[in-house]
Amino acid sequence: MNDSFKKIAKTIKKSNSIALFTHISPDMDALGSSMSLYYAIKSLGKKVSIFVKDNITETQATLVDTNVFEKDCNQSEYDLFISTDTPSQKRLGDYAKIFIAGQRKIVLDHHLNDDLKGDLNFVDTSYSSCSEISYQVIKELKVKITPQIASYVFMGLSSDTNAFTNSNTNASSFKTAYELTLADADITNINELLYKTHTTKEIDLKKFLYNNYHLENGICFCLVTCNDLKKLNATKADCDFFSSELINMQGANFAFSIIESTPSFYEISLRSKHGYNVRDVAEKFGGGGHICAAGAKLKYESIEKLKDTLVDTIKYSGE
Ligand SMILES: [Mn+2]
Repeated sequence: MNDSFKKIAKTIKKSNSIALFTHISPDMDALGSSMSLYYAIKSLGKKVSIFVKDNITETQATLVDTNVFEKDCNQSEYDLFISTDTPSQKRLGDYAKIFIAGQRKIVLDHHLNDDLKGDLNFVDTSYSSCSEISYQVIKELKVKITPQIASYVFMGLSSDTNAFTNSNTNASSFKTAYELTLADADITNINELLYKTHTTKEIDLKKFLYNNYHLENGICFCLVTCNDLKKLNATKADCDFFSSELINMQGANFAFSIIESTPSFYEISLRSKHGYNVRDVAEKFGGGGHICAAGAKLKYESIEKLKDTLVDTIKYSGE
């Protein structure tokens, strides 16, 4: 049972110092849902910190003020801990222990919840982005929705719906987008950077993707080794778009990328077309996510063997 936005806002208002967390390898929704809250809470005159350790992409860095990110969290300095867009303790990375031991916790999310529980929770998979959930909390805080806050919410909403084209897009997504536009979210700049700007690095990565993808039996995939990353001068985060790009192939019902982030350590990103489920597949590899977008991280003996096992798992997943 979810706690009301009112109750969550009240708890935030009662607290003096708030620590914000989101999932490892943060995407635009992770950043949008936490950063919008960060500025909303800051405008209440409270002490607030946002903890992000992982590298973010160049595009993300142009949209997000990374100067406010802190790395080391001294638990005793905070009386409220909030996590956004994160369904499991594992996805909080190094901050999991600090969060779990926090004296008062709030979990805001739109993934199917695994094992991350707050004292107050709002977890609803019908929301297309967690940024929309943060937005509802911010509205209850009764702070001014500045263009900056509106932009962060819009960034997460737009990105998690892939510019309002994914099957999770619903009437509320458009209603929220309408309200954010009225609040002067910088949609021109966000669209420009998210969808209309291609850096030379992205083009190099796309070249690699289109030269190295395979489409067999409705499954489209691309494998990226540590060596490939080195040659491309890229990080794992730079290749995060591969699976969403591959699912657009005609004839692909499933798509995945496997990226070897460090030797023998693999990160799987899965996508499916409407009507196909990759969450179940990801769960078999210790991961999770949404029905149409999921992922997992694991050690394995080789990228080829992992690919074969993954293809077999997808083939038999509907049975
Ligand atoms: Mn999300």
